[in-house]
Amino acid sequence: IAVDDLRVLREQFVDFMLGYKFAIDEVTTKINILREDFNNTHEYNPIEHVGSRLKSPESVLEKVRRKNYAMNLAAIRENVLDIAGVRVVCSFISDIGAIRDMLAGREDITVLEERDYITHRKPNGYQSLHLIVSIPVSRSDRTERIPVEIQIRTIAMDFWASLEHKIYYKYRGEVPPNLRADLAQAAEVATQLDEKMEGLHRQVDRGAHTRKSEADSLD
Ligand code: 0O2
Repeated sequence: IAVDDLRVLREQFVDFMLGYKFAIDEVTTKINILREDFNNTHEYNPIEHVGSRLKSPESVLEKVRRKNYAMNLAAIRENVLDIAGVRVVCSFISDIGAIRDMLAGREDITVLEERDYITHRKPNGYQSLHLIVSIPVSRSDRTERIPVEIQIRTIAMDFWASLEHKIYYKYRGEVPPNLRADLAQAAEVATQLDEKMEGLHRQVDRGAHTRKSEADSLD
């Protein structure tokens, strides 16, 4: 392959990846707008924090090789759907569905796939709601639709996943059975905590409504 051809390929790849960076910026902005708007209307903020990551060119190419996808940009766009990743961490289980509905209800977001690892927890204990969405990104000379993976989970699920991720990498995927069992147990405890917090949240909510109607009836 000639040096000039290599240079063109490199430029095309850099331009391709830039689209995903812009898609992350777009989704993050949309989520921040939803957060502020929801907070203003309901005086309640369901989102604890929003994070994002752009897959490195090396891991994009590694995934293409591992999954045997064709090595061209069109095939990568079609098959590798987690190049742009946005993570939304919320306080309560019920917030997850609310955030999902707010995002899916937007005209400029199309949900391509939904994976509910909360109803169907992964065997290792992993829990999260994954949405693969596509959003239009306006470039200087065109508009392209870019896929973004949005992971929505509670603080407890996020805490579990970040520790599991570290352990998985430390053992290069070969986690010893005793640690695997402990992780599965920790996932169970995380679920119990989430359910307890949801219960408390409901009680506080009901209390607030009762106090409000009592105050209204005094007016
Ligand atoms: P990172 O470092 O977060 O970018 P595949 O990508 O093919 O292995 P698939 O089927 O395309 O998997 O997607 P899946 O399993 O629905 O979700 C992939 C992403 O979800 C992962 O991205 C993780 O972020 C997260 N995830 C899925 N399963 C687990 C798990 O068991 N533990 C933890 N901690 N995270 C998980 P990456 O690119 O693997 O990692």
